[in-house]
Amino acid sequence: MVDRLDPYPTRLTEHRDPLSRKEPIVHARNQHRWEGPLDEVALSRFERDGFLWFNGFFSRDLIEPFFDELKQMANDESLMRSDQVIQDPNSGAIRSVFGMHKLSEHFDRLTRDPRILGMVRQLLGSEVYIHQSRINDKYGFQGSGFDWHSDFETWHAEDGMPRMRAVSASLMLTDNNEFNGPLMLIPGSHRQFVPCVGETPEANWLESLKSQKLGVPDQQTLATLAERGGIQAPKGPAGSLLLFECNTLHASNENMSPWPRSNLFFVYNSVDNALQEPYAAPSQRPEFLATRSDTQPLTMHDDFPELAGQGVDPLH
Ligand code: 6CS
Ligand code: FE
Repeated sequence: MVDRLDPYPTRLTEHRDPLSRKEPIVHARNQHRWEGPLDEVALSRFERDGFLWFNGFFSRDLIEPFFDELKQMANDESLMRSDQVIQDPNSGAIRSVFGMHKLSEHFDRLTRDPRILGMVRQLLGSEVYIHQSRINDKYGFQGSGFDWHSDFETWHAEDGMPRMRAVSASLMLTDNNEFNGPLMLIPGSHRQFVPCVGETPEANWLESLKSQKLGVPDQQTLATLAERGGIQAPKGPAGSLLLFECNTLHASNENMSPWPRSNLFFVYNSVDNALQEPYAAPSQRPEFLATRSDTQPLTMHDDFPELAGQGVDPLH
């Protein structure tokens, strides 16, 4: 924690009203705005809502092996005991596995898929690297939910991410439906930064990744933002893709259905937004949560010829 001018103060001792966002939402400037796969309709929708949904972006056939690989990982006892695997607070089942792209070459290549990388570079207006990757798993009947939060709030406070210049790509490894705890988002919430109350203790992540208490906006502010923007929960088949801006408020319910919900997340950060010291936490978090060492720009990988011709038209 260092004393410096903080554009986004949070983890405070008392309530503070939301602040307006200081960075653009689409970072590519001038004619560079249109240098990429996203057209003006998609770009303006991302600016308005803070996310884009691509129903059935990848085929089921392409996605299934990734889900199978995850199931294989569950048999690796030493991995399961490591800090980067987070257990569900209620059932003890796997809740999250962090550092997926470091654990598997197959996942690493997927982070560099040209279709995803092309859109992310266009939105961030620069080269990018992986800040964090993870799978969030909710088993049938037992996966617990995630309370409302902005990822940026945590990454700023606990990882020293200076600016809102990161995007999450979430790939559905299973179908997401209204019963298995799909992600809910508040459209438009990315335009405000909501300072949160509560000082960050040492190693907060040991607790927060099971059940987040700090960095959850107050209910009055959540209600106002949801009144204004509503709540959306994109649903679709395995292979669907959600791109969401790092400050968009989101949450998800517990999985009360028999069907698993498994979503893969790659967080892309601009190379011009490298981490500093945490703004509101006593020390840095582990590398598998917040990359500091491997921030070289990602290079495209084209190993999925079966995808050729699949479009990038966002639905709704
Ligand atoms: O602590 C983090 O970095 C994260 N926690 C949550 C609940 N969402 C995003 C991110 O993985
Ligand atoms: Fe999150």
